Amino acid sequence: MTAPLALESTVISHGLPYPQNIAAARRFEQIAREQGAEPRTVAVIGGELRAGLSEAELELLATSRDVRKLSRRDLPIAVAQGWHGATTVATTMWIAARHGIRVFSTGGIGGVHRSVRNDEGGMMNDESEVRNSSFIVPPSSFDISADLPELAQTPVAVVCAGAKAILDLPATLEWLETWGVPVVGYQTDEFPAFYSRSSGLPVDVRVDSPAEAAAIIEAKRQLGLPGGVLICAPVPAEFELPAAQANAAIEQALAEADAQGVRGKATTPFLLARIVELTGEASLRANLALLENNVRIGAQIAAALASVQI
Ligand code: PSU
Ligand code: MN
Repeated sequence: MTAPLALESTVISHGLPYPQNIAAARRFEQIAREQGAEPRTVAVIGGELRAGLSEAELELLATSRDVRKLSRRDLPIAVAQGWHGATTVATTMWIAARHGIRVFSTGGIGGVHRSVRNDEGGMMNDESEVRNSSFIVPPSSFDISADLPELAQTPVAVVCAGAKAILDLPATLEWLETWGVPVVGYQTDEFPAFYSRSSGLPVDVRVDSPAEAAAIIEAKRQLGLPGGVLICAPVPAEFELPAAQANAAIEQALAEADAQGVRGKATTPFLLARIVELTGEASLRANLALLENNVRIGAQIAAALASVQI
């Protein structure tokens, strides 16, 4: 039996423009097959949790405006109301685990938002507004992605290009340490920052082969430790965005989100969309290149996991 590899659908419905998104979704499935894995794209179709989609269902995700972003708390609502939904990293992990799938390839994970530390600018840090407010203004946005607690409790290895610097990357890594999620660098010593290959932050261990990654995943299972493993592969060098360009777009997007009062589940999609608008073709090419890279590596790890012995 070929090893299953979960693929996410948020990137198809909300992460990439049409028609690049449907072409990419097909290419990801093709790459997984070439590497000896069985692609299982995860989504919610008409209220049904699915791991493996038909061509028509991939098209629906790529073209319909009627596809929502579903995080963990949205799942029971989506099922009860028969929604179509694209799954985030958290929900893709959860549905993959229910289907017995142990490896999942994605682009970037969610994490601790910078606004959790509320120590710079912004409405919530303005003391006069706090004094004049008729309600208690929170000292922080408390915005931590549901992807992190999912990594702490659901046994799926997630292959990603790290996390975008829209997030507080040191705090995200602290969170993962506290909750026992191993952070593995795939052919890198540093936690990658999505568009950038380096963040200056170390990973727990570097591996250089699918077999080494598979051994860590299997050891965690055998020890009975709950949760997943984060496997981080940097964007291929020729597609990396210059740091100055990426950082300028990130800072501008964050400032706009703050000025417009964007909150809650709208925050990440707003920031991602603005960064794509501000950086144009270069970020689209980087995004596609790192996704294909992660699918290739995830498929190789899934195949290695099928025969790993430790
Ligand atoms: N970060 C990215 N690309 C993405 C996402 C985050 O660089 O596509 C998406 C993923 O689906 C991730 C979700 O699981 O956003 C996190 O959203 P939130 O911060 O609302 O938890
Ligand atoms: Mn959030």
